[in-house]
Amino acid sequence: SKSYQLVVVGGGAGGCTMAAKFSSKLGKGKVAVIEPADMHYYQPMWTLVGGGMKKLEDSGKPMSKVLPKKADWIKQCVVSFDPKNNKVMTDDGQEVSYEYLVIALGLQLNYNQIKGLPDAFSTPGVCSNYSPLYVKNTLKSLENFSEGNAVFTFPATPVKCAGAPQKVMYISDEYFRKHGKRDKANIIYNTSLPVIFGVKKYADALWEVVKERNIKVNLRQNLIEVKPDSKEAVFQNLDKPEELTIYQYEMLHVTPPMSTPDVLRNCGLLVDATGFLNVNKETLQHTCFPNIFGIGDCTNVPTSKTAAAIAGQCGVLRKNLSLAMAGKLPASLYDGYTSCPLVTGYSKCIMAEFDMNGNPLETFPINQAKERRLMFHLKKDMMPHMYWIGLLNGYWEGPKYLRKLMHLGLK
Ligand code: FAD
Ligand code: UQ1
Repeated sequence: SKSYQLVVVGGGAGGCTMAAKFSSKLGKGKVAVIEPADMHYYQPMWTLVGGGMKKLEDSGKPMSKVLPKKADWIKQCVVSFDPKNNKVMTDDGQEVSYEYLVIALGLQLNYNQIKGLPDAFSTPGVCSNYSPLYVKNTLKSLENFSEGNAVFTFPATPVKCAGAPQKVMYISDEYFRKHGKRDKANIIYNTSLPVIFGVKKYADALWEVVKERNIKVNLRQNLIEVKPDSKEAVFQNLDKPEELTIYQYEMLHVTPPMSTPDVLRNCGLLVDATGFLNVNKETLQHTCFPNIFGIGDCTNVPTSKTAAAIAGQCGVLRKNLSLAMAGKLPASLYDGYTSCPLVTGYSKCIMAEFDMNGNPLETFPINQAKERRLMFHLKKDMMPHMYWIGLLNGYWEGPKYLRKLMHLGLK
């Protein structure tokens, strides 16, 4: 069995970033990343892939090219955790021991919790920007749309990038306008949430956008079944569970229910009652096991789950894990920074940035609740480089210092 000073579980945004930082600090052979996937995807690009602004192929790179050279890549799936004995088991039967463990498993997409899915993705009009398997269906659905309802969903679970379920809708609205079929389309946003967006400043702006574009928003509506033969989507009213509403669809964009991966959810020692990794929301250290830390979507840090949040967390985790390795207590505190570039069309974006209490935390000294072309280009043309080069190599730790600099003398 193998043994490392640091084992990182998951080689996505958070795992790759932390492995880069610590393998360069500790040197060769000290850090292992356990990750089964061949490809690493820059998931934020899928919103643009769905709208035909980027290719799916542009959003992925081989995992072998992305993970740090100085870390050992164990290309396996973790199948169980044994935190009391400082080891994890992989699906080829190996045990991997660690002094310190970083858990960065992300979220699992549970399409199968909706009756009729995932099978209905092979039928016309059903699409989802959340998976590389189904994101190409989105542009196809837009192209083939002639008339009827275009329905967009938001599930009754936490999701990554809580704005993405409606970004696709604003892009679709503009697509229909550009192609002369907007008057034939009835655009409907059915969300499980009681609000359009969790942060009031941006929710107010989004209500203006939907009003102006004639988009119908229904709150507390949860998709439970897709019937592709009759092109019907069944929604449950979460406030009156006996009330079901059937929507005929021409296009249906599904944001699936999500949870942490089963392997994590099933380890009662590591997770809270909701199945998320139980960490201190400021230090990112596990609440019971001081040699375990978490980053990203799989943790129970009460902030919106994004790559931008990982940028905000990775500097805190770098410091606190280094302190732990030196026998000291964690001292760096995460402020909950997260960001959601709310793309509202083919050239516009509301750049939402906020903390874990729902307070705006904007980088630029301008009102970011306004739709802006500059922010669209930041999202479309700059962010991919910041991700691949800055974040994944361990250099970009979020815009905190930029924000402080930009607001000098203003606040
Ligand atoms: P991930 O990057 O998902 O990585 C998890 C890794 O764990 C994966 O590589 C997986 O293979 C691996 N894994 C899973 N199970 C196991 C196992 N048993 N053993 C070992 N490894 C395992 N964020 C933004 O900041 N801005 C945006 O505009 C934005 N838009 C988005 C749009 C869409 C459509 C989507 C889907 C996401 C978007 N995000 C955005 C969110 C962002 O992509 C995620 O928050 C981020 O990738 C989370 O990183 P992570 O490391 O927690 O998880
Ligand atoms: C960010 O740091 C980041 O991570 C690389 C993203 O993920 C793709 C983002 O979408 C955003 C918005 C940020 C925040 C950065 C700035 C300059 C606002």
